[in-house]
Amino acid sequence: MRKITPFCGLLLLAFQLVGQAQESAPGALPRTAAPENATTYFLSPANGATVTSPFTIRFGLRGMGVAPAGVTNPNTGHHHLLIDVAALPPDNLPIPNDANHRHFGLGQTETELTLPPGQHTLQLVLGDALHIPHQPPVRSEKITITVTQ
Ligand SMILES: [Cu+2]
Repeated sequence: MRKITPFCGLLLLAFQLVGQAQESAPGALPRTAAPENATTYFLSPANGATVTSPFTIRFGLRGMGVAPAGVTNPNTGHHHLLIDVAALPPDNLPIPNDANHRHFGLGQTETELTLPPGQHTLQLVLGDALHIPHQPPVRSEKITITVTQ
């Protein structure tokens, strides 16, 4: 709870900013620039891996640095893990925050995950200080893993 509160504040701020931006100029939310060659990827698990829950996911980032949410240093961002997300969220809005869109706003580069048995997809998206994907977006490939009991 203690860790979530500042993040909720940021998210609230983000949504307020979105609201203002939409009122004045629809779709004109400013995007944070990313280097063309920046990329994010899974250090583990590997695409096609079979794992048992709980398992650790390690995030890789090349060409940029990790910074907590709210930090606006150039060429930085924080990781978001999309779990079983079929369609990518819009690039010009804050990434949703729910069970399928996990934020790592403290600057974490790994997490432990428990998923029900079966096939699951995982994808990483970097977000800026306000959880909005960069321009151009910094995304990993979407990997598929199988969870066994
Ligand atoms: Cu975020």
